[in-house]
Amino acid sequence: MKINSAEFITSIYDLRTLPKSVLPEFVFVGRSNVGKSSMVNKICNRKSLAKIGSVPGKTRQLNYFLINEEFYLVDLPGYGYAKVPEQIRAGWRKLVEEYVSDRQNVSMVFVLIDARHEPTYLDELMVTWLEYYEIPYVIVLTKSDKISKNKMEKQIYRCSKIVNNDDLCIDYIPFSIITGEGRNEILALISKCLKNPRKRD
Ligand SMILES: Nc1nc2c(ncn2[C@@H]2O[C@H](COP(=O)(O)OP(=O)(O)OP(=O)(O)O)[C@@H](O)[C@H]2O)c(=O)[nH]1
Ligand SMILES: [Mg+2]
Repeated sequence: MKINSAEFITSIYDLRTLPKSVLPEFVFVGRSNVGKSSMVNKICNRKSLAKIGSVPGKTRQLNYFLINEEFYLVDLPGYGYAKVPEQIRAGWRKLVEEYVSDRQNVSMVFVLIDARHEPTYLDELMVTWLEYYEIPYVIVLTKSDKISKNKMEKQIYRCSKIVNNDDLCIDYIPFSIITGEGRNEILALISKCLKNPRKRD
């Protein structure tokens, strides 16, 4: 798939203001600083479509990007960032939870896990949730430029331990904004998904 156009549409703080649209949505979740916004940019081949944080916790809302006027990429706030007050974190958690469980447009979720770190309890919780709501997801091992192939194999194995439903976990994809590894695979998955839209009841 070729990216012909990519534009920022809106930031959502309140789910009542979600776009009234039926276009499929591909969603990026993962702990703060894992590389969600960077991945959105890399996929679109744009440097600063989504804002990258030098400070973790940069993304505090749902950011919508319209691609090829055909589908959305949705960049979510990161979880698990300790320096943000609990009250605010609880607010983000609620936003993300309700979005993932209620939004009919969600086609697929990319669960980003840093290739260098063990999946956390919150990653596991996210996967459990996606399985509960029967939403297909892909585990993306980010910052793959920072580890060897051998270590990546081990990391994929570790990540497979948090998966309970192999039918919903579509793939494990190493990804790097530096080398471009994984970009084509992600685009191919999106393309395939657009051809066979998911029906939700
Ligand atoms: N080496 C390397 N660094 C990366 C890669 N992806 C992201 N980074 C760096 O990781 C940091 C965090 O990236 P972001 O894209 O802002 O992470 P995020 O998940 O959107 O973070 P929040 O918005 O806080 O939830 C930035 O300094 C990026 O440059 C990668 O593939 N390789
Ligand atoms: Mg971000």
